[in-house]
Amino acid sequence: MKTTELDALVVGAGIAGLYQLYRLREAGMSVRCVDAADDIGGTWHWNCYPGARVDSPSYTYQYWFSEELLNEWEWSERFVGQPEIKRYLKFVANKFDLNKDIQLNTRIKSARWNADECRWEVIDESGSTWKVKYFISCAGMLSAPKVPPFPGHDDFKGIIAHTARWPRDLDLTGKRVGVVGTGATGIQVIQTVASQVDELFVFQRTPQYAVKMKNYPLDKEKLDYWRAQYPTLKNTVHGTFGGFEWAVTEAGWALNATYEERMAKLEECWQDGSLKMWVGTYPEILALEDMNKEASEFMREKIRARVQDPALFDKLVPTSYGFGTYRVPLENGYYDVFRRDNVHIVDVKDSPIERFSENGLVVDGQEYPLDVVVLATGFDAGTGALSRMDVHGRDGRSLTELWNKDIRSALGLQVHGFPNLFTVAGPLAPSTAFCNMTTCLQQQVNWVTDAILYMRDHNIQSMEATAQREEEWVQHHDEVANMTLMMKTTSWYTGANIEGKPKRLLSYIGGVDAYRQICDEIKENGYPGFELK
Ligand code: NA7
Repeated sequence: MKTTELDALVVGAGIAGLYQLYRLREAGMSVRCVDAADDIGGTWHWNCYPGARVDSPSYTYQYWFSEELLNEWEWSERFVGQPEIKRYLKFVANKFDLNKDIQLNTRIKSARWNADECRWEVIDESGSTWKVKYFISCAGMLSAPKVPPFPGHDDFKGIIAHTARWPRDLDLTGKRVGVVGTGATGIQVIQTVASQVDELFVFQRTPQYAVKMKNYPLDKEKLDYWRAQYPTLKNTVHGTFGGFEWAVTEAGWALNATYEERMAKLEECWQDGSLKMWVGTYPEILALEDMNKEASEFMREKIRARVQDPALFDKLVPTSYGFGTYRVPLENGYYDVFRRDNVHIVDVKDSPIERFSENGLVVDGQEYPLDVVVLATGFDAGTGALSRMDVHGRDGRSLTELWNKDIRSALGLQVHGFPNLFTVAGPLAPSTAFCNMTTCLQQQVNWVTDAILYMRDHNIQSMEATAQREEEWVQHHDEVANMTLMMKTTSWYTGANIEGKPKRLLSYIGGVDAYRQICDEIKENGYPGFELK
């Protein structure tokens, strides 16, 4: 079997992986990027389900490294659909000639640190080996699909489609469709397919506080406006809490405002029709019960106005958790579809889905006949992608075993015991949950690249977070997490959606700006807390 020797192997050809490949190659390193998929795009390749759309404004959801690229690419809408983002990523890969160093259809099976040679030995499923100095995971925070545990998958005679493994030729027109899950993904599917299908059954366990998305075409005037902002915007996004164009502190502190002022602020953010409603209002909403109750009630009123029918409202509005403590979805017609005669909600909170039958799903003894079951059931977030790769570090220690006991990392970028393994958007870094993903990914790729170049320039063979650095980060991360209400809600944020997964907030919630400062300081001081040998 073939062995390829390189400076670096990057796993994942999504937003992070493409940029990581670009940065290291620009620095003159030998690097290859591999991806299990048959095309590039990562998240935006796999999640090609009907209605897949980004929740970040397109003009902030892009690469900042090339002025030429910024001038050339034209976003068509404020919130663009999956096909357009994938087209953008392919455009970037072509423009910067990245494809020649990308190997598709390549799933990594295992990776083992060879201390004598100071190299990672990485084996893919075809049996080929990669011997590399730096092993960089850009495998994604939300890329390992979660398939729900109810039995009978093989009994079902229809089609089962997880949204992150969507069959490209699946046509739902005129079919009886069941959607399991009403997270950000389920909502996008439901609002998109309701008018195409014959019957739509929505199997809902937890309702959501969804914010009405304000989407619009970016005509020349709007695009020119944003293009004129790009030179400042590319810095602004790194200096805000959520990595967007607006800052949470702009709103001021809720406790210093009157009730009327707070309501006016919430209304202003609601009118923006974006995630500003979530991470752009008052920080206390995510930390203080009273403030959270106020915002939750504000949201319920907004949904009440949309839904109108009180019986439907009772089903569609959350009461068991506070606004913002679960990922806030944006919706575009979601609440309206439940007025259609062909759309039915099945409450599976108290009576969980029992099983698949030959013809559909069974809940509380009743069979719901279906042609297609859509699993919008989420992901084994944060740790899932790497845990499934069988990574062994110093002295043979297993990353999967470690994270099965306790999810730890240093800044989400390295793990003690795993030299020269870098994890972009690893657990305990800011990522999808609380930040505009392109912002955090680019910042983390830049940090990893700078660390690798520092090693090269100082003739350093290996870099590893010390146990103390890791422990300090975990403690700081937990301290910030415990100041918020996030830990009180059962969701993928804390790993609660995966049975047996250790509980810890999976993304850093101290803010993109604060995190960046910490990372910069470490770099500027020659990487204290990282053993350099
Ligand atoms: P999420 O947010 O994890 O949502 C998954 C949904 O699936 C959620 O409503 C779950 O209910 C539901 N679910 C999971 N298992 C079951 C079973 N067994 N029975 C019924 N319902 C179930 O995933 P998404 O893909 O929507 O979003 C992930 C991220 O992608 C999102 O945050 C964005 O950042 C993009 P539950 O809430 O657990 O009661």
